[in-house]
Amino acid sequence: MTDARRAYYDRIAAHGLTPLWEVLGALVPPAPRSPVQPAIWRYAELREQVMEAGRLITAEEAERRVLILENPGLRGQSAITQSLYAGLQLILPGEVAPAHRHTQSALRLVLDGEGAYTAVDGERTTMRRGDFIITPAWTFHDHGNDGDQPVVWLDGLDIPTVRFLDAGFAEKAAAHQQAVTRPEGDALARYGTNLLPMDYQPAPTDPTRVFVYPHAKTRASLQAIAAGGSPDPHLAHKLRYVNPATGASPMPTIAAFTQAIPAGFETRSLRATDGSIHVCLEGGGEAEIAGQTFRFAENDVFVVPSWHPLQLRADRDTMLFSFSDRPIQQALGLWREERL
Ligand code: GTQ
Repeated sequence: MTDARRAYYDRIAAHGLTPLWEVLGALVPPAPRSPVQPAIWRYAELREQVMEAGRLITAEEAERRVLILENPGLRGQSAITQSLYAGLQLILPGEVAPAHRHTQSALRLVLDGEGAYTAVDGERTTMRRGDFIITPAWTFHDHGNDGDQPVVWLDGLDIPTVRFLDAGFAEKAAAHQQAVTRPEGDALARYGTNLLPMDYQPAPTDPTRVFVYPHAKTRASLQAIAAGGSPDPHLAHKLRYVNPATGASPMPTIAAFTQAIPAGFETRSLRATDGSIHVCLEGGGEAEIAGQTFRFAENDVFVVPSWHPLQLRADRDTMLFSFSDRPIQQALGLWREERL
């Protein structure tokens, strides 16, 4: 850089100005160049770390006893991708994570243990392994454990997105635990069985009132489809979770998917602009992410950054859960996918 230019940059800096031409290539890249790194968290290693947190702090004191999965390319930012947050939450027998609500949307994927519940807007749902549970923005939620085992689940939230927009609000409920006002299964019966209440007219972006997608039902669907053979070359057998009243994603900022890959199957390479977080619920195999190979087993979590080609290989019949910010990108006309 010439001295004249350097001196000029210094002078204009005093006016709150900086030259575009020095940063244009980075600001308007020919293709996404994510600082997010491909990474895996192996549950066999995570479990003991999470259990140690259980000896150091109560759920009550922590409010939420969670270890955040921080992307190695985003340390210090509490983010697993640029837009999404993920963490492992532990609740021990007899504990309560007190009721609160916030403008961030949350999902839970139950990984380990039985006997805990999440309550959303006055209804509890028992958490069973593989269940996909949502707490839409601004709904009161608390978690508890009436059983005799530690329960661990993966939290996925749009925390970095809401932070980016400076739109975060939160409040604690007056009572620690919500009063139960509806029997367990009420929301599923009203909104989740191809039926809807007579006067229910959701707006297109309203989150679903179905706040639990039981693993047993999802698994049965995938198995029925897989039994029919002919897996898609790029996706094997992959379905998206939806708001059954609208066909849109369960919550406006986060899409979630379930995928079955038959033993021995290898998907063709695919890349998309939505970075995604994957959890192995059954089986195991390899994820090749932009040339890097990660072996995964049950309960392992791996992240695929935006526009990084992904190939999946299954050693055994494998079932993956995944989530991403796809609905945000689609609403803005930004989402792209390339099947290689
Ligand atoms: O369960 O409400 O992992 O508010 C982070 C923030 C979980 C929750 C997290 C939260 C929660």
